[in-house]
Amino acid sequence: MAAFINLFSLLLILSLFTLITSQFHRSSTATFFPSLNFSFAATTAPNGGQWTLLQKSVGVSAMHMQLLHNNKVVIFDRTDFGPSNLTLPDGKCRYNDEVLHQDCTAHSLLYDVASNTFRPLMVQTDVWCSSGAVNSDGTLVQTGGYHDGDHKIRLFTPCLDELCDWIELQQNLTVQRWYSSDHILPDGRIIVVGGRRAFSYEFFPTVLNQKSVFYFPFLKETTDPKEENNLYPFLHLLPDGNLFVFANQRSVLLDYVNNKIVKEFPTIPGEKRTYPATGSSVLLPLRLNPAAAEVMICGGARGGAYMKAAKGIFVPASKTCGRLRVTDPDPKWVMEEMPSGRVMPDMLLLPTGAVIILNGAEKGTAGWEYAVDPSLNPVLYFPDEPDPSKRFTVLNPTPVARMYHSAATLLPDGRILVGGSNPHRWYNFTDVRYPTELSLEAFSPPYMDPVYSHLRPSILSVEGPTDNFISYGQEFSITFSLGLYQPVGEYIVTMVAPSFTTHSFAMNQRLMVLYIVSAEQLSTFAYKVTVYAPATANVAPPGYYMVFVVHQGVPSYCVWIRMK
Ligand SMILES: *[C@@H]1O[C@H](CO)[C@@H](O)[C@H](O)[C@H]1NC(C)=O
Ligand SMILES: *[C@@H]1O[C@H](CO)[C@@H](O)[C@H](O)[C@H]1NC(C)=O
Ligand SMILES: *[C@@H]1O[C@H](CO)[C@@H](O)[C@H](O)[C@H]1NC(C)=O
Ligand SMILES: CC(=O)N[C@H]1CO[C@H](CO)[C@@H](O)[C@@H]1O
Repeated sequence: MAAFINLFSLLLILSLFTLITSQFHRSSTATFFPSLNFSFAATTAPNGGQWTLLQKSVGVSAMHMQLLHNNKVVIFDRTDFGPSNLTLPDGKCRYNDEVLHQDCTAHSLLYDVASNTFRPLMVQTDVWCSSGAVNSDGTLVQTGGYHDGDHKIRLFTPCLDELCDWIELQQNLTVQRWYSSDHILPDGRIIVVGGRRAFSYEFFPTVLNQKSVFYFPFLKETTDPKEENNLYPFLHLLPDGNLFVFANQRSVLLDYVNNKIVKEFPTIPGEKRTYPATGSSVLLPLRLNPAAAEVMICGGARGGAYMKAAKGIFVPASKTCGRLRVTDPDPKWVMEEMPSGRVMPDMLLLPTGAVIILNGAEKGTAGWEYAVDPSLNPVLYFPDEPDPSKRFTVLNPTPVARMYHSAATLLPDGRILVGGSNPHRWYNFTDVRYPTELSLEAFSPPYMDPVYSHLRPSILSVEGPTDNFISYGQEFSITFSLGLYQPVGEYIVTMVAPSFTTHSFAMNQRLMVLYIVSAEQLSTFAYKVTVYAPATANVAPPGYYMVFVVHQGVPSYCVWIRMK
């Protein structure tokens, strides 16, 4: 009996303590808007993150990846590469393959994050070096590819059962698109920009009786005669609704409604940044009604590096990153140095607002056998850290080289899915320098470390959506819990668009830090935070987003919301 009373009074004291700290917190969150200084907690991690081998082989090299709102990832390679190591089910085969008379293997698969299982999918025509975007309904729209696939538009709609597969549309792209980039627009259409010798852009779906293809000379001007260096242009939709387009070393602001270049930005110093001098690019986190937007581009290769790699001379990759406040009246590139040079980096926004740079190599360029010295260590970058010397942190290395044709994407729990690497023709596993990689790994950034599990929020419910939709500028509330008697500290709510990743560029990637309207404590372990959804479709085009509560630098598992 005495023991029971003691325990009871202890609980009482603890709950009073939590209540007091939360009172303090309540008054502060309601009035202040947190800065994006994420250097707390996660940087001082006693570790540099952890690599986990999820699957030794999924049978297909992961050249392209897209996370869908049912927490499954569509993965695909090219089709004209001979047999993969994954057999199609039910005796399915393709007979139009370019190298095999009959190909009964899969070149695409659906990976289920929660169960760590996968099943083969069937693409009919070649999706090699193609592009994509998820539309406002949550369907992946994939565009272009090679040869018989270069005009194709394919859809993959997530389903609850295990029956959904790729659908190829009868409707074709206006011109062939191989190495193009896609972006979803505020009106829900998808813009498809460029591709090899395709100096134009077009839209899907097309508008009846409207011109279907728009000449875009900027892409012709940025093509080098020998190396191209302008493929897979970097696209970022800015808060004013115009599209930032970067190719080679140049960038412009495109008003795609009137087919006009609104502005040309200064040339980025140093190396070339787009394929095959492949670097990567992100739009840094946006705030509500953002007046300011900033692009960050890292890595790449010197002009001539591709021709040299063809002769077996591997030039050190670019060490630099450039940041450009694209909304400034007279923006200038501000350059920084990564801890090491990198070509073919994947740059992803973490739920915390930090940037992770991973995959790629220290020398050479994109292309068959054109790079050496794999970059095995991811690097974390804190954009709001005032001291530039503290912005980069080197994390723990993977044992697997992820060279050309590798990819990475953010998962709903804050981990990064990493796969692919096939820097040579065919599926060779033995007699090549960097063998074809069929494995899938997960990288757990430092915030996933069990030492922070007491800080990790769990989202219990979301209030506000009507018929599962959230409107622009709408208030909605998230109830989350921490461990029992874990006092609440500083937290933010972020919203991340799932990106289509290939060739080191995560198309459609964007992160919004939501404005906190109010916060209250519901019980000893539950908190309710009310936020505004982004105000316009320019900031957050319609569709599905992952919403995270990030408490002291440690993100929750996301909830999916749908903006309309
Ligand atoms: C950001 O965090 C770092 C490390 O904790 C700290 O030194 C710095 O003063 C913070 N900056 C701002 C603007 O809060
Ligand atoms: C793929 O299949 C080939 C042929 O069956 C086999 O030799 C190879 O070891 C397999 N590779 C992997 C990584 O599963
Ligand atoms: C699309 O292109 C294919 C050839 O790749 C052709 O068979 C088909 O008729 C085209 N579709 C339309 C609607 O023109
Ligand atoms: C570079 C290399 O060794 N390529 C080989 C890869 O595998 C194919 C098919 O097995 C061979 O034909 C290539 O010679």
